[in-house]
Amino acid sequence: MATTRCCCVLVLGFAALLFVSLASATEVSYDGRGIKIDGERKLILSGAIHYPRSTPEMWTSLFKKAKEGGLNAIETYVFWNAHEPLPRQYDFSGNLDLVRFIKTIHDEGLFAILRIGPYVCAEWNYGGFPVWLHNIQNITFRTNNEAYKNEMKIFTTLIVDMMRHENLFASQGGPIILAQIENEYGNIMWKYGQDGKDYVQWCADLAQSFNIGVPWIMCQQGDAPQPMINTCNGFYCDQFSPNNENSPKIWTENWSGWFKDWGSQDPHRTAQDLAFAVGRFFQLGGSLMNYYMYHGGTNFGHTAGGPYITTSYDYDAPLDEYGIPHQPKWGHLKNLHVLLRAVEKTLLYGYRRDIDYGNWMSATVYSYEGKCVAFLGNSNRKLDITVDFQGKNYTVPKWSVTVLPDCYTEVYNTAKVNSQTSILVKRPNQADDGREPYKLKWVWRKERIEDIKKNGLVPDSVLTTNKLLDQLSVTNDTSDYLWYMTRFDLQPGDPFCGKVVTLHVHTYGHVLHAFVNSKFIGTQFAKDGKYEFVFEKNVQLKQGTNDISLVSATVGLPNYGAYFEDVKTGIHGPVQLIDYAANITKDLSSNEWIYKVGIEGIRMQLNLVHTPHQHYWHAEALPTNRPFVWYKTTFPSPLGTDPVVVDLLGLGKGEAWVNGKSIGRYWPSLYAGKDGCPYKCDYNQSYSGSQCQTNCGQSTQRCYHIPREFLNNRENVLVLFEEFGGTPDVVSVQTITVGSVCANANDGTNLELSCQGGRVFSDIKFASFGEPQGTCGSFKRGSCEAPWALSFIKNRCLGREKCVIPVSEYWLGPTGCHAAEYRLAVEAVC
Ligand SMILES: *[C@@H]1O[C@H](CO)[C@@H](O)[C@H](O)[C@H]1NC(C)=O
Ligand SMILES: *[C@@H]1O[C@H](CO)[C@@H](O)[C@H](O)[C@H]1NC(C)=O
Ligand SMILES: *[C@@H]1O[C@H](CO)[C@@H](O)[C@H](O)[C@H]1NC(C)=O
Ligand SMILES: *[C@@H]1O[C@H](CO)[C@@H](O)[C@H](O)[C@H]1NC(C)=O
Ligand SMILES: *[C@@H]1O[C@H](CO)[C@@H](O)[C@H](O)[C@H]1NC(C)=O
Ligand SMILES: CC(=O)N[C@H]1CO[C@H](CO)[C@@H](O)[C@@H]1O
Repeated sequence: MATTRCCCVLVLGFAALLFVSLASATEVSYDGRGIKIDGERKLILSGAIHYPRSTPEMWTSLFKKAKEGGLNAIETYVFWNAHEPLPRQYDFSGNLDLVRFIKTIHDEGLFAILRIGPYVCAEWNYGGFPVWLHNIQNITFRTNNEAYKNEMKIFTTLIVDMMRHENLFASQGGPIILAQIENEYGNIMWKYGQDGKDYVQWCADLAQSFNIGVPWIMCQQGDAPQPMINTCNGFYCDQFSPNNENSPKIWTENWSGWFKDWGSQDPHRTAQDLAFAVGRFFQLGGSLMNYYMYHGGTNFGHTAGGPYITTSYDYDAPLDEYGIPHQPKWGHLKNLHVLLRAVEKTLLYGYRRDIDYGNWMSATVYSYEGKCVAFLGNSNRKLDITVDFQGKNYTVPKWSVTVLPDCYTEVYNTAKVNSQTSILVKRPNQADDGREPYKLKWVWRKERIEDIKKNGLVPDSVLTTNKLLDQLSVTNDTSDYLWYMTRFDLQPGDPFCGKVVTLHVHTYGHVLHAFVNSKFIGTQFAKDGKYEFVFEKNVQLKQGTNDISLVSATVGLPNYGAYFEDVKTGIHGPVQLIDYAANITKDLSSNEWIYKVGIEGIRMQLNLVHTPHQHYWHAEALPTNRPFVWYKTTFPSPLGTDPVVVDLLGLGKGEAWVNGKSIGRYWPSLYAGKDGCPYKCDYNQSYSGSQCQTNCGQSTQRCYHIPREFLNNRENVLVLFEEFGGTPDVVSVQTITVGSVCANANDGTNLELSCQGGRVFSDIKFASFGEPQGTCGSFKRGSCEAPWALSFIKNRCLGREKCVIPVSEYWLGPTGCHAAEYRLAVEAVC
């Protein structure tokens, strides 16, 4: 007996112990209807936010806005090349602190989805691969290649171990509920034949071997081996089905907008179309959806991929580059998220019934435990359709979804936007005394033009060969810049002596500058997506020694496609001197070429705050339109908390640093094409990049984000390396905030209005409830309106940062109109 009793105590004690250690653990499982958290199916609404594209100081506020926007999960990739810049030398500091990022997600009560890859695409330099990988003998990326698999295994193991060590997987009580291996491999797998298939199996086996206790996903991988869950990426995923009936329907990337290239217009995806895509996905059985991106952010330093991805990675996402809600998109989606989460149980457990009305019109009804939710989905692009649903008529606008959370009341329609539009304004930086806008004072110095010295050498050169080499194979991408230098003699009597001939250079880009005998000859860059081009300029040669220095500059490395590691950059030749008139060509391609990586100013640390060479800067005769110049200035930190940008209009192309931190490449002199911006943007169409563009004929990107975290209380140092030539005369530091808000909300909704950065409403410029006309900035009263709307709204909103207005006759007064539907138009000043 005694023994037995003792045993009982032991068992109880052990159970208690087990209970304690597992108390915080979350069990993540799934079936064909959804992801299950501790056995309960859960609707997961997630948003992609990439940690290196913002700063730790921004993370908390981004997550809070995501949560307020109705999301319950944050997804990120892991950026291998940022973490392992040199083999086995790791960096997880500052905005690369992945553990802190995931812990901050947890602190906000959100789930995390970790897409390890380690290939990420993401418009990120080299798709996230460290460029040194490229130098490993016999390596081929993303296929059944031992050298590659070895490196992939080392890095993914490191990340998994790091997460496990910090207890960040849900199975350990952490927030990570899903992990991803590889990324969109299905799009290119066929190019690798059987090796591609073997590689997918190897990836699945590797993932399984980690035993992380949460499910693994593989996006765009129709043949994902079990138990990998294959998932969908795209603008629409309503028609997607996973390859196993026990896998839930997961949309890993809902493209909330699109990225931008240097020289292109700004792409936009309308709030209505994005909400439509989400509505359709959940109408047709979706269980997890992730916006790609929810906050795009900034490509600091040289992290932009491409070639030619801009420094801004705004993505037209629900939170803009600076983290300000992008309205009405953010609010319109929030209203949908709140509604979907309120009916999650019925959606994920309910019995589903579909009704096809023809004409691309359908209804889907979910019923569970006496509750009922209906979606009325109209995929017709041209026709608004009225259907009789359970004895009541509903008109569903073209290309929209109506949600009836009780199968009766229309609470949401994706085409009816009832959230505010925010008009952003830029304000000049005020000096400490708060009076005058701060006028910047500049100093400058020349960048060295490299050439071969009298002794035939170049200090700090890395290589001398008799051939032209690919740029990456020489630089390992440690700099955007590579100097190719050669020298040749012209004997007296040579037909080229004293003659003007053509310098001909064939390059794979992306930018080429040429100097002959230390004189600047010209610059050319890739255009219209063609990175390979021929540079031809006339040059004057002299008797004796002639020097040619060519600088090739990259503007972001490729991030997408099969075998992109083989894409060429820089000067592969030929390099020739041609006398077209006399039909004589001198080929210099197999001359002796000396290579030098990077620019002297960086070696001298001119971009840093404390440099040993302060005294070389000049204050007089600020050069304009001169290539290869450094500019420097100081500015005080703008007061308040609004996001800070520097407007670099006037400059050509180069890179900017604030207090020694790179805020990215700049290129304000490159303008977007004049055409392709519609006067009006229809929401009723499948997204295509060109349909709703803005910024035609304008500088691709003139404002560059300076995160508050890069600033200090004292003086801030801004340094520019100007490669093309321009002027910093009109450069200014500014803050961005919401200047005014507008809304055009339907009867029966609650309209939320809010300012930004602690500002409050100071005036209501317009308010009319009834049948107002016009759009933001030009609203007009209709023939009838409610009498108290303006005073009610003033009462509710003035002096407040946020207010909610119930849009109904009860609150705003009888309209006296006899219309079927009323609307409230408001314009308020922050
Ligand atoms: C690279 O491939 C060649 C030819 O297949 C082989 O001889 C060589 O041993 C390989 N090198 C390495 C480091 O695997
Ligand atoms: C719905 O509309 C149809 C066609 O306009 C009409 O005949 C019918 O009476 C309406 N039903 C209800 C319940 O209003
Ligand atoms: C590039 O990497 C190779 C080895 O992978 C190394 O030998 C070479 O010195 C590196 N070059 C530069 C410029 O870092
Ligand atoms: C130029 O020279 C090449 C060979 O030297 C010859 O084939 C070609 O016909 C010449 N072209 C003209 C226009 O004379
Ligand atoms: C969207 O609606 C407008 C107005 O009805 C129509 O002219 C246009 O053709 C529609 N767009 C598409 C892609 O069908
Ligand atoms: C990365 C990727 O697959 N992008 C594709 C997304 O879809 C659009 C339109 O369907 C394509 O144009 C992109 O290439």
